[in-house]
Amino acid sequence: MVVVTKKLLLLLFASLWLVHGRAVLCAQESSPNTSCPRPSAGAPVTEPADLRSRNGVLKLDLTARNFTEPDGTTRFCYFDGNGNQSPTLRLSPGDLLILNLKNDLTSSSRAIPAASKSHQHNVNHAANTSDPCESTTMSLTSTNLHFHGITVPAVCHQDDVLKTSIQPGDPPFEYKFRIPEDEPPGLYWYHPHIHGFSKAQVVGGASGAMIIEGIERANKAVAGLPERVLVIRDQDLLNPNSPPSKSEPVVPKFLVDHDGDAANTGTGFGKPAKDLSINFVPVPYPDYPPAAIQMKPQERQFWRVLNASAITYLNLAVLYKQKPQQLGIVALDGVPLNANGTTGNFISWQDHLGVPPGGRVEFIVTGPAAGVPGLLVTRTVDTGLGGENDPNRMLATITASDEAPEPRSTLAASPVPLPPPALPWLGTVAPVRVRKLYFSETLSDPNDPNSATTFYLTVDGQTPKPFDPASGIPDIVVKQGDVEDWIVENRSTELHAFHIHQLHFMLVAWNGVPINEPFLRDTINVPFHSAADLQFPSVRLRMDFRDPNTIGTFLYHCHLLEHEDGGMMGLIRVEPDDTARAPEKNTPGSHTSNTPTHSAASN
Ligand SMILES: [Cu+2]
Repeated sequence: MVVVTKKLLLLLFASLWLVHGRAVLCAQESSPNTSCPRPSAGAPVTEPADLRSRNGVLKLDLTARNFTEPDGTTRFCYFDGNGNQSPTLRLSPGDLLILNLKNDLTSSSRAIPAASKSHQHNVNHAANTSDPCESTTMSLTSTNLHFHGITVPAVCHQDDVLKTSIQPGDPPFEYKFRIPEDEPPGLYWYHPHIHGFSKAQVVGGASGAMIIEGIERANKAVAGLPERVLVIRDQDLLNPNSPPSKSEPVVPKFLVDHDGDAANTGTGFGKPAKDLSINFVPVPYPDYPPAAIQMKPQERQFWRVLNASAITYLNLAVLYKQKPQQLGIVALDGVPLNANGTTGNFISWQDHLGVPPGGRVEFIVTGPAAGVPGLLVTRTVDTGLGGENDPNRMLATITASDEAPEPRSTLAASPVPLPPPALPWLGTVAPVRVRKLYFSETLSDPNDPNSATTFYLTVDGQTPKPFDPASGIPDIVVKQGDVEDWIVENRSTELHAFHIHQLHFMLVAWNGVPINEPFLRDTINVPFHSAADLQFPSVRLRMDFRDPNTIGTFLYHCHLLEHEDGGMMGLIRVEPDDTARAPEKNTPGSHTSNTPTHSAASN
């Protein structure tokens, strides 16, 4: 597949100076109190502010705000107490996080999406005084936080998103939990998880990175490297009515898929479903003026990339003089590749990195030599006949310069190695049972591909139904301590990204072919179904319920948020090993413990 045409490259390099000129003029936008200021297209990629734990504690205030822009789009943003937007939270294993979340969201002029109306419950005057831990109010102005990938319990004030909902006017809501001592070091993230409204808030920019420190202790290949955090988000198109750039090949007529996004053209070009931004620097369709990254010539850096997109798949590549470079993957989804304890300082060298929405990839990259033009791009991803258009596009230029500022953080040069894992490697544990689940979609009018779609994630044998937040009845019940294999099929014609809260899993087989990846993930692409397939595409995942922090009731879902919001989600209850034990009461203050109470997480 052609990555970026030569003509497109030349065109974009030529326009770069103009874009930079504009970026300088627009560098100062309005204050945090009246907007979510964001950089202009073509601006330098600056890192989010770092908030680091001190003496084992990271305490911060975070305020969720939204503002409607003159073009009608609504930005959602997180501000810390110093006015930093979407700060990176940095903690070490064993550290305590105390995060006070204030909801300052306002009802904008924007209508609530029709598909989400069923989730809106009547808000009466008592709503503001009701317990945010047992809320029935889920609306566009409700919010909460999910700490994606972290193995903390799904209980209120920690990582419950099922019943936790904070309303505007509520006092700051305290999230308080300790990072487990054995949490793998790597890149995690936080984002809102209000059922029916996740996409609107995340597309608006509500997301931030979270780093569990010490990855150089897991893999000494990265010791001493400068690290750079890159958060790639998607957002509504800035120029939705523009024709594609003239430098692109002509593609079939622009179509809209049943989610209302630009449909997959299957060509690698054409109008994308969403624009992308990199650390909030937008890279808008149709010309994709790239953001700007500077590195010292041939400097080795450790890049920590989060795909915080609501629906956009990434397929990242770094090109020097248009030639793809080798990128050394050290960790995926927050877990070092060598976490199996047997592969030493393992690095997987690749020239392109697929990252589904919600996924993370952390890799070593060597900067270009002086004078060599570099580009960070995302190649096209074929999302299937029913999927969105994720075309080839640039994200950032990479320019070698002796004056390039160093990234803010550098990993320790002489780290103390992490202790070996306490539990046997997941790949050596036999599953106690196998379950089958499947993604599927139905159209309200089977003869109209643009009619409303219902999204399902169903346990095989059960009746497909969209997720019902009021039900509380688990679709799957598991015993803590068990390891299971889940075969997740895709019976629809578009990609889905399977994600489960509280734990990581291992890919055992791909379309029935054994793979046995010797590393973990928490979000995985499930290939789409085509008419020519003899069987539905599938992944077989080894699911790890051994950690006591998985006890509780939580969610698994597609991480394309319009699918999740539309019902492609299921509920799992992980029961304590000792099922005879009486449920404990969730006494006030017990949320500071990392041992969840059974009653708090079940209904
Ligand atoms: Cu999906």
